[in-house]
Amino acid sequence: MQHLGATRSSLKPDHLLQTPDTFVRIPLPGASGVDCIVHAGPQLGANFSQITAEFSAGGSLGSAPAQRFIYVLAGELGLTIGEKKHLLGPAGYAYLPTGTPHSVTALSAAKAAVIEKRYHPLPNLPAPAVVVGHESSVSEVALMGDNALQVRSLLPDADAYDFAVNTMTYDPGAALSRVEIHVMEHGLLMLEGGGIYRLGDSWYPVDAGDFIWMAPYCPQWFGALGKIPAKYLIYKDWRRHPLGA
Ligand code: UGY
Ligand code: MN
Repeated sequence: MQHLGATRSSLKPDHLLQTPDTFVRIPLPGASGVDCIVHAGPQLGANFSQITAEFSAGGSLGSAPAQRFIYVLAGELGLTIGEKKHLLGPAGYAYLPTGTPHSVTALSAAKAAVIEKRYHPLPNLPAPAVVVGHESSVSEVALMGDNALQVRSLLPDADAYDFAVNTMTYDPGAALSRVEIHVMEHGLLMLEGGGIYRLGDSWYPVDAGDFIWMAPYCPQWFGALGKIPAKYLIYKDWRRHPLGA
């Protein structure tokens, strides 16, 4: 018996806090040598899917059912797009538009966040392009002028992209300057450090390794606690009119 049934995990209609003690690993079609933790999907009420893929050396992902974003958490992945080969190490990432022929194979035991979303096309827009990058080459922007809270936008800020994935790094003691309530939903993976997350009318202690889903309009606020910066990877749907235009 473990912890007598206690966990920090919590599921409410407008949010999920999923802590590592509650992760269940499942196989997904097409993937081999990969354990998948499915954090979010339509079953939860989310309009995207977010998975942590845990690769054995040589393990590979199956084809993507939609546009795909990969952020490497540990180890090394070989990404082949057509004839081009890329090596993605920790904090390396890639965005693959719908239908991009590619393969992802682990060169060592590895772990990656995989975010997939059906693309929302708009008339007269160029299709989004493949992006391969490393977080360290993306410049930091202070959120609303607060130097203690730095944001890196991993995808181009252009209408062709219908979602954003950012990292947010909080110095110890830094916090969002207000409670946010907004139309976008979020998938959030705590990468480093921890603090207190307000979700709806609840306040939760959160730590590296935790996942959070926030529904549209879920009230949200975070304050970083501890002696090291708190950092998370955060997805949001982006740049689309609520009526779908
Ligand atoms: O981009 C965002 O909406 C971000 N500031 N939200 C969050 O950190 N919960
Ligand atoms: Mn937000």
